[in-house]
Amino acid sequence: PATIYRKDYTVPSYLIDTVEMGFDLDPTATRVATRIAMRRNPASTSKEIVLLGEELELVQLRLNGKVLKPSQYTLKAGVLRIANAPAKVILDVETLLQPEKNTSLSGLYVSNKNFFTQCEAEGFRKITYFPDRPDVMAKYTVMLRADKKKYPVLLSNGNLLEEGDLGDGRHYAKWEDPFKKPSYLFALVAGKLVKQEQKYTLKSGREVLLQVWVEKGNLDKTQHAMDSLINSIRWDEERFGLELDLDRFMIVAVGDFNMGAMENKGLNIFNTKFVLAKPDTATDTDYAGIEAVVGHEYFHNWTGNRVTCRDWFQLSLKEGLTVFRDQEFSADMVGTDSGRAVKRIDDVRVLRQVQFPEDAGPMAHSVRPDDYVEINNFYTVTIYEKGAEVVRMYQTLLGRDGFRKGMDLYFQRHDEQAVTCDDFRAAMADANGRDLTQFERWYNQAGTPRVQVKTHYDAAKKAYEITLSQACPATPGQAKKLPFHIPVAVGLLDSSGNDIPLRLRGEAKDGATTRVLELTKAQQTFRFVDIEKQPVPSILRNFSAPVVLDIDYTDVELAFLLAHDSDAFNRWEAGQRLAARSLLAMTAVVRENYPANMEKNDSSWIDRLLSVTPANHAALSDAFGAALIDQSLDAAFRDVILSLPSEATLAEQCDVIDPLAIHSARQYLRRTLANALKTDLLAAYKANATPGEYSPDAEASGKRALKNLALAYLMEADDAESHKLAQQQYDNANNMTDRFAALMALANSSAPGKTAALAKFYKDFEQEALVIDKWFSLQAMARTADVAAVRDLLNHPAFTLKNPNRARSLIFSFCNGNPAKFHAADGSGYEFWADQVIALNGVNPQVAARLSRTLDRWRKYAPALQEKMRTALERVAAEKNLSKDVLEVITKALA
Ligand code: BAL
Ligand code: ZN
Repeated sequence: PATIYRKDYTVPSYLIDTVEMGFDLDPTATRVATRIAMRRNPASTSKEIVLLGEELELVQLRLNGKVLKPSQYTLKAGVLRIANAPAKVILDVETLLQPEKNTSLSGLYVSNKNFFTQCEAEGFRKITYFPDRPDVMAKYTVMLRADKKKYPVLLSNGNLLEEGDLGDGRHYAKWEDPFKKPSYLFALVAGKLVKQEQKYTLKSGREVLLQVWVEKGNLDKTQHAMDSLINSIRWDEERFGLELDLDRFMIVAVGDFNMGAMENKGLNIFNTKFVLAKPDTATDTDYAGIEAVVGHEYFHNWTGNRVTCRDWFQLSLKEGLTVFRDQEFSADMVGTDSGRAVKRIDDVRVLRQVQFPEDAGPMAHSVRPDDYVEINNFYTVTIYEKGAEVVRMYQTLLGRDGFRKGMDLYFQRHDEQAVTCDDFRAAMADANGRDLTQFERWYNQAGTPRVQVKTHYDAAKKAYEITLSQACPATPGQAKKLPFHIPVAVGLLDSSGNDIPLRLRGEAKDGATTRVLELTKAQQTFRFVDIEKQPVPSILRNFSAPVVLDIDYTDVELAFLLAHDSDAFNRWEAGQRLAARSLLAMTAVVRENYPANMEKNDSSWIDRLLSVTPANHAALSDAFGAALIDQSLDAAFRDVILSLPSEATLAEQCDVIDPLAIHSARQYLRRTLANALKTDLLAAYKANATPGEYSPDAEASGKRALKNLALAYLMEADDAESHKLAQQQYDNANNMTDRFAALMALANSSAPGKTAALAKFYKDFEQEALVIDKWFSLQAMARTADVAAVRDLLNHPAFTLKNPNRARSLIFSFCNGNPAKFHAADGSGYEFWADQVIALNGVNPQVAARLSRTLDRWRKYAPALQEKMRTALERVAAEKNLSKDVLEVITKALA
């Protein structure tokens, strides 16, 4: 397949004023008549109309009323060209589709007998031949016609103009979107759906209609989505002065969906996972996810829809910015400083666990990539999460007010335009009178920079020097990197743990205790004056840049920072560093002592080995113990402090990844901590019960998080006492958070009630697809799981590859979420992976390509595993009929 390059961008040859579409909806044969009013683009010299189409039957093409014969255009590899076209054209395109057969869930498809569309990135071309590119924006009018009984609800973007009967058991609805939009924001929904709706008055006094559409039977799970939508509308008005521009805003939930949700103009289509919630089916994490995704899609209405991307290389222009906005929204919804810090920690965890590995692997790409084969493969954590970090750095450099000024200028300049990341950067720079030229490197260069810290205290001069140096590893296609513009927020603690007011040499005193240093060269020294005694540095506060920080701390300094740092993020970070130190040392011991003939998957020797290896876990256990009982800290914050770095995060810190060694070391430390802190864990378990009616608010969910963390630690004893605790919690839970935590604790143990609890859970929630997803996922990730057990579950009647949520719940959970078992020494996990990639490739290329990313980092693993991974990758590569989605990933992995 062809590679598309950013440097090859050319403006569209024709612009479109209006698009009128008529749909005669039928699952086996849907007719689409599209009338496109086009005119030559004055910025282009071309007279050729270029239309894109995929998996379509072209019924007829008319240009200014005359039918075009096949000799009057060319159609090759999905590109239809009409040469020498007139300056003004009315083009009529008639196409025929088979939505029922569309299992890719891109374009028009059927889910549970209803019709849905997904057009981003390139799904519109599966509906009609069209200049399907984001820089072609037009106004749409859409007529939907369908059987009234089967499809009583007919929705599209914008406002409902009229609806009525057609007399033959069919009916129609006509919609008009008053705003110009690119084709990727087109949407329609038709089927049997019910709604929760409410009127809402904007700050300006204008009244809007808000609707959440779901299948019958799910109406009792829509309130949280509605509340989240209202909070989002209010937040965008207050924080960014951005008002909802439509009179009607609709959210529709669908069970079969590739992504989390989609920001189609005025008609957001959501994966049910990010809409449906009630206390007995959704966890605190689900509630938080719904708030974040509803916010995200709503915020796209301005950052994405009103101002969109010129081309798909600029995807992070809207995604990085909108993730940043949803992160800030979620943080503001919690409100407290500590709550904001927990949200920041959660976001950074994702970055480190998923984005850092991507940035160091064969699919590494910059925030604005230079090329791609399949754009769907570039909806990545780099574009989204690292992109959000890049946007956050503007705010760190310019301040909140400066950032707001930049946003205001961005909208002032570019409303209803399709623009680039450079345009955004220029708005930030111009609004603040700043030179942000070097900042472009965050968009151009892939890889995670490493920042090294050296410090020196000059007692005689009472000066403290911080020397920062930066380097960035090579990534595919980018051997050498230039220095980034990195904001490094620092603070200095005195011996009592208080912040010292900071003043750089030559500066006036302003009393500030956190100072953003701007690292722009390969190495720079910053000299603070009036420092009475040797301080303890707190560097990269609030994770002010997406980098790896290399700094030498003693255990004592880390424990000190964990106890005192006023920056909550770095307080947490100190504990993580302390824990990682123990964990990586143990991992190395295990790796150095592998027995020559290791029994397949028998890891009992590891515990014997670690139990006789001298180690000092006391510093960690004391520091964690102190945090656990510190009543001045919120429960949510204590929960994140007491959580050990994940296996994926640790893997990134190893030169050679050995999943079993990492897992065993982590488990060993968990047991050690559980044992040392048993009394306090039990006390925390009891003190953080949340009796009474369930509420997903930050305080209550924080308490549940800490309580369930305590339960999981206590369960490490795997004794009758802990089994009883988990069983009681399972039996008495009045919400899914507690019930699921108890089930997970049981599933990871040898508790006698475990099988019965799993069976009961299934029976109780058989009708709740999202809960059954959890049931599959939990078993796939259980410590007791193995390849055979997961293969058995593939045959469970409730399993299907066709539903992405279900496929992810079992297959992805095992391959990505259970490293110790997936990386079984015999390679059986990799065989399973290859089987599933191949099977999914035939059903849904996008989902298949996501799964194919699992073996990306194969070259970083222990040699014996590498060989088996390569075999599996080569088996997939040799498969005929691979989609370009999967082919791109596998080819890059093997390159
Ligand atoms: N635009 C694709 C889904 C999302 O990021 O909101
Ligand atoms: Zn988005």
